[in-house]
Amino acid sequence: MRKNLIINLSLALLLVLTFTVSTMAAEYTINAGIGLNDKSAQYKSLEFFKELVEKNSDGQIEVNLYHSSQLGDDREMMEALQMGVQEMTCPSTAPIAPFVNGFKVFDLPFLFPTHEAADYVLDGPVGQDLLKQLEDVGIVGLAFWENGYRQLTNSVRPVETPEDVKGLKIRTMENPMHLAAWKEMGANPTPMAFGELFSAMQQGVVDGQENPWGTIYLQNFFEVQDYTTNTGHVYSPFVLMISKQFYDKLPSDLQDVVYEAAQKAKDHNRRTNRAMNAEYLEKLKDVMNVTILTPEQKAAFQEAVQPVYDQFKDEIGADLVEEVQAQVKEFQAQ
Ligand code: TK8
Repeated sequence: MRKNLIINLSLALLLVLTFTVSTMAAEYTINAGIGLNDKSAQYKSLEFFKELVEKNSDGQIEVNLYHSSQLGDDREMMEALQMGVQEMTCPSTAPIAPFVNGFKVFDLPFLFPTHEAADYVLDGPVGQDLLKQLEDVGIVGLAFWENGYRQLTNSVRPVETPEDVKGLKIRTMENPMHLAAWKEMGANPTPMAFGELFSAMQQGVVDGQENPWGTIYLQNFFEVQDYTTNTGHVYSPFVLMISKQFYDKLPSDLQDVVYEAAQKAKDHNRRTNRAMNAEYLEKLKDVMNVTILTPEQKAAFQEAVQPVYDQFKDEIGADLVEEVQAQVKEFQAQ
């Protein structure tokens, strides 16, 4: 009888303790916002990141996720991190350039010939040094995730050559390299926040845009765009970043939890993103007019945008551009 009483009391105490721990308000809250929707590889990797951080911090940190530009566009969210009113976001490198100039190097057209070459440079000294430079503007760059190779879509005509781009109103990210590249081909580029893009295409404010296959499919761009071409003109990295004000407040063990989760989620993100981009190209073939360029046709685009290197090499920093190109060659020689 006495033994049962002790067992029951112990069980009741365990239940109360479990409930208390689970409902105990987390000591730290991370609000993380992105522009893509909750079907994206980026969001799935953030869910993976959230699970790791909440588990490995024993609930001391809770992570809330906001997709589809609910917290603002990429620039606004980076400014919110600087002010300490939002904790995390994950923009492409293109809108980071106005904050840290060196990030322009990653939006040079046809810079990375393969995903693996991009990984080698981004995870190497050049990429890690640029992440470190974010700290000078109040942001901690945790890891390079992947947006992917950017592909052109438009609602006017099939595009097989740079000449086919002439006169097309193309939305670009807010970055001078992207504007310059489309101007070189005779297009009429306009910078625009991602959140405004779908309605701008729907209303004919722009004829086209460029993003990886997964974004084109999962954001339903095929509903307002008829043609797409595998230009692959830029490899777009994402940067998973956290407010320095917030990160510096974390005890070092929780900083390690966040940092390690970002690295594990980086691997998850690259794997997931590559699989999804390949999968959604096949699905787009059922709903869009897809042009797959021959190597010669793709070389014509590469040649058409080559002047962008001369235009921007000094602005980016010639040493940085040459270092990245050297590292790509080093990787390919392995
Ligand atoms: C989403 C954007 C998007 C980017 C763009 O927030 O702006 O076209 O490719 O992924 O960061």
